[in-house]
Amino acid sequence: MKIVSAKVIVTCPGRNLVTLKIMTDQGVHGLGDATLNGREKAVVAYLQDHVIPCLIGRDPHRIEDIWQYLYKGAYWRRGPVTMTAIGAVDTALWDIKGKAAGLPLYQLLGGKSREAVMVYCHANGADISEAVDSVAAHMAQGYRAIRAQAGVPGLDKVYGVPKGGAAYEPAEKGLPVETVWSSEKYLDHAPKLFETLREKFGFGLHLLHDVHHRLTPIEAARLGKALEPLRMFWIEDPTPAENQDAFRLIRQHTVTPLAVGEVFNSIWDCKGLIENQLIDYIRATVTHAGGITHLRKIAALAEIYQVRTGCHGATDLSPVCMGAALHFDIAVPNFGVQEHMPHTAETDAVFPHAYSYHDGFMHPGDAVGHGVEIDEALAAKYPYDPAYLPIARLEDGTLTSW
Ligand code: EZ4
Ligand code: CO
Repeated sequence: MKIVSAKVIVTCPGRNLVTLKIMTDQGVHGLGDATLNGREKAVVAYLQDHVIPCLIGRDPHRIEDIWQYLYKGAYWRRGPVTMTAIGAVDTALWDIKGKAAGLPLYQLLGGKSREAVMVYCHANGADISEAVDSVAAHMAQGYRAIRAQAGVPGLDKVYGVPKGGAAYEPAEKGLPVETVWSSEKYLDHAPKLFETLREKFGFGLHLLHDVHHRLTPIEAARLGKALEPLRMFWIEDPTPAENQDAFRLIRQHTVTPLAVGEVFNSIWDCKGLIENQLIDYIRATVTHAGGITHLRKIAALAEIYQVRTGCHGATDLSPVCMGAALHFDIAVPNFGVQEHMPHTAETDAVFPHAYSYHDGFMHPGDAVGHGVEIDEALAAKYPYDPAYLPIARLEDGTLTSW
């Protein structure tokens, strides 16, 4: 089999999504997600100008060799743009291999390790009482694991909480929106949200929370400690992870489980946190961490330290990523949980897929490959519409982590 052509499809059915489609001489094609929120066109150019010309004529079955060729061959290693591009190629090649073999992707990854994939959803509210209602509504849909975020008194806009109770969408049209952040206000408020949720719903539900890189290590330790009696499933990204030693400090103070890694793009970002047992869940995912091939290596490293996976699954990862991630999740031995933010109906229509949600769990389906396709005619009706992630400043105007 040979790769004869490849193209990049950009569409905006509610938000910008980038898809790589690789075609072969046997009529089999594969799809990979190449979406890097707010920097979409950089990956498009990387693929079109530097990757696709190198793919033509290659045997798509040689997934590992092509991965190494794109990684080592670039000389300039790692980084979100490069690794997203490699991830898209890799995902498309696994899709092709599955289709050629007549098997769903999870069979190629060793088969099912479980019957279905536990997913967590997002509940949010402008205040605690709205967040409580949102958690109740998601419990009614069957979710066993729920991430809760609430507005903070005195702060106008808070990560994860849109205006008017709508589903949260992590990008806004036009130039970056500016938000104001105060760790002091947040730290006084966040434990109250989870105290209220436990009072209301008891301990039979997994509760998660995303701190979104906002705190210093000692502040994160304080939050972990305050949340300990509430027995969180995890707190996510308590502090930025460039300095991995920060997590040692947090660990010295709290047994609240930690999840890190949605912005990671290689095993080198994960290595210290995993080997030193500084985290409990690794959140790297297919699209941004070099595809199925590289994510498997991250998971294998994590497995020997009893660190479990918790793949990023926000709406800025396309249904192609979701499909591939669910095959990975159902096969990997050290699975923890999968994030699930449902896409808009428009997005689901552009990307017909075999995966499904039922009663708190998802299943990748039994279609061959990863089971996600793209309706190119429909995709063309939604042209690219520039959008950015917001930025955050402290109350005195200092730029901080969003
Ligand atoms: O802010 O994917 O856990 N989920 C998240 C996401 C991220 C977005 C960034 O593009 O933190 O909502
Ligand atoms: Co997050």
